[in-house]
Amino acid sequence: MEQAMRPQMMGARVSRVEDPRLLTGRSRFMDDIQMPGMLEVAFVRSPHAAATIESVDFSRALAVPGVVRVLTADDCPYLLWQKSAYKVGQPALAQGAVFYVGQPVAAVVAESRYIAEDAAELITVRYRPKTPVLDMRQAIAGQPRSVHEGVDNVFYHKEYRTQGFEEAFQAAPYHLRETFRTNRQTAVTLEPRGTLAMLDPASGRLTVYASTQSPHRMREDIATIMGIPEHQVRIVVPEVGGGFGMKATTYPEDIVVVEAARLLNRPVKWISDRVESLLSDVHARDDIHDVEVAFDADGRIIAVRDHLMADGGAFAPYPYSGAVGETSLASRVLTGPYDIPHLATTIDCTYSNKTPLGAYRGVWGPIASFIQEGIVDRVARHLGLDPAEVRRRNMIRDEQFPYRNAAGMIYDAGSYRQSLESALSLIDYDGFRARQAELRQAGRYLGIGISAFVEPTAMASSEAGSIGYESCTVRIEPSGKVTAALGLGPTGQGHETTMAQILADQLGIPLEDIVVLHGDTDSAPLGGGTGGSRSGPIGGGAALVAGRQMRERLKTYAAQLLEAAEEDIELGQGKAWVAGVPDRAVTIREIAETAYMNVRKIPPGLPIGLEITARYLPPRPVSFSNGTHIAEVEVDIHTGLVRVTRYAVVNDCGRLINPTIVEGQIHGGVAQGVGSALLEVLRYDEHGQLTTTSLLDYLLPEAPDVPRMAIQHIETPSEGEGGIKGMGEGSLIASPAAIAGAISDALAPFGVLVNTLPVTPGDILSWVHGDKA
Ligand code: MCN
Ligand code: SMO
Repeated sequence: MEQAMRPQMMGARVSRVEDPRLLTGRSRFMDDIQMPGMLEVAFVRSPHAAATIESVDFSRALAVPGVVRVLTADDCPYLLWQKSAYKVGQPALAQGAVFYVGQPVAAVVAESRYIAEDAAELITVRYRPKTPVLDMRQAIAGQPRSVHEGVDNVFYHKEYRTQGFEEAFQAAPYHLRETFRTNRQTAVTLEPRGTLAMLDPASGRLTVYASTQSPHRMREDIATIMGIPEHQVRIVVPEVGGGFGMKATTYPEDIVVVEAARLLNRPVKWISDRVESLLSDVHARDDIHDVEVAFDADGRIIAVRDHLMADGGAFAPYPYSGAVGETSLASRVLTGPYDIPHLATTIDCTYSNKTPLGAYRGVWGPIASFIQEGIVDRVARHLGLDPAEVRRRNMIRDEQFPYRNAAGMIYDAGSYRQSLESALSLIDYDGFRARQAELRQAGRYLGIGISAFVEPTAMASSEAGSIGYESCTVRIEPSGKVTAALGLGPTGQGHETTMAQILADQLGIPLEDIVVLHGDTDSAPLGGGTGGSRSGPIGGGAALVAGRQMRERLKTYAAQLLEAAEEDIELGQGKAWVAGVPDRAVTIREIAETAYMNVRKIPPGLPIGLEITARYLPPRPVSFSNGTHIAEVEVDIHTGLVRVTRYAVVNDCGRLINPTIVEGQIHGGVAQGVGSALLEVLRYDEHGQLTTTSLLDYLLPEAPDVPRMAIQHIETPSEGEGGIKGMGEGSLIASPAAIAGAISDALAPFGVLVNTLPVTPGDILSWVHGDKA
């Protein structure tokens, strides 16, 4: 009955509190920050994929008026190196050799970016080029040479197989093989990377403004890499215009900017431009999978064997390699939502002379989904069965939860079958098949692609050893207003809204009275930051626990003030009252006043003040969200162009905090899926030059490319606080596979089964018209 008069904020379609400032251009991003006496940096980057550096002459640059200093490895000798995991580390500035085009070699620090860039052009670096290592399979075989002298190119190798795999595989009546390829992509955040560092003249402490997803992690990284005591470093994160995993890494440029600020004792800033972004932001998805599948006449998949290979680029980004993340997690969820008893995986991650491979939204997920759905479509095609029916036959059944997959991952309960059936009816699957046949008579090629997915979220521990819990500090101010702070690093997800929704319910205080802070390590409690779709479930869990504890404290205080038993106190609408006697009430404001200003009214032993920090670690190491995407496409066989015509999503991320925000996340992820499936690819030429260094070459989806989506929610609660599961990556996990599958379906008359992303018009023309295209 409590709060019966207040609408529950959890689950409500609350408008984002972030939006007014964003939509009116009043937000403060990295490049809006100016400091008195601030200097700016331009980097000299390697023009070679592999070379030794014979000399660096920066005398002419130093002579340019306004240039304050030029840094090379001599002045900034730091290594970004997680020694326990990798045999080599990346130097902040190249030390005697370069390993990829775009690697930072020198930094010019000047009164303005204009001066710094002009001066950078006057620096002469003499290189002796070497043969670059560019082909993933050859690199794994050690050809044409080792990227790092004396170090095996394969920096991560792992093998796994279920017991009895070979027997089961051999005994199956049907087998097929396929090689799947996902090509290099990168996040292309609207706002590029940026860092500003300054020493506080009074305390000597270092303040670093940074566009990052993980403020506390970045503080720890800088402290570890540079040997600065952690408490002398403060990270402040302004508004971030997109991270998508790419800003989950501490980069060489960050370290150089910090060192320049320390050497010069002036604020120093660097902002990436778009060319630098495409060259030096972490790349992702450069993977090859050699897959073999064994199945029976009913289309039941019995065993999958996969050799997973990833081109990790020249170095592991700090602190962890995206190549390892992509392959090791993909190998563990390769069977997706299907009950496939046997799995054998071999992983090889290699160094190459390309940009380091890091995270991009979904990391392993889009790759695993592409393969798992590609397998199901091939089995269906091979046996002449309906692809939806083959999915039904293989899908994990509700009574199997908690389900242990062939790789040993435990899936908590989900709505696997229901989400498939709901998505099929949402898109009118049967009706589509009739329309497809009819239009094909008219020479039009429509196709439908189904992508049923699992999304590991809320990882409570990770291989990188990052913090698995999240923390929330709640303070009810003496005025009764609430200030909350979390260790999250939102980059567009709307946490200021969703965390406030959770607290509003717990505290019985209107949303407008709550401010959610984040991103300043001096005020936010220690937390893991934002990534791995953890903020809703783990950050939200911390907010819930902190809110609940505060609620209890408010009741204790109210009981004292109202001279009633604590169990009789009810709370809501900004006040507390005695059950059944609404007139015997005290406002939160009055409680707060007492708690801080009039503490003698409170018996000894009760905590003074209303400030609580709670930490929350979910009960399971991972919570699996699930869902089904179905894409309908039309392929123009004359131009090779693909249009995504209809799109259906059924999503289950447990209890929803805010359906509108969740739908926004889905829209964005599907848009990125259109890019992944049809447009985006980073291409290197045979010399290791990246040829896609502008948005004219690296194609992004535009509004008309993105379909309207019909979205349905199912809520299977997690076992964690609030029943919340994560969902921030699922839409990009599922969508490339759905679109690829739809193209295969549309072009079935030509025998097409897509095995490489992205699918370009050139691919389609050559499939349809052969080499004449
Ligand atoms: N949410 C909810 N109900 C749930 C689950 C989540 O209302 N049951 C809300 C959350 O409160 C949050 C959003 O949905 O506001 C996403 O929550 P979650 O799945 O926990 O993911 P995170 O907030 O941790 O965000 C990280 C995730 C990742 S890993 C990438 S990559 C990505 C993504 O979010 N990067 C993004 N979405 C992005 N969206 C934007 N605009 N920008 C990015 O850089
Ligand atoms: S790639 Mo998201 O930051 O886990």
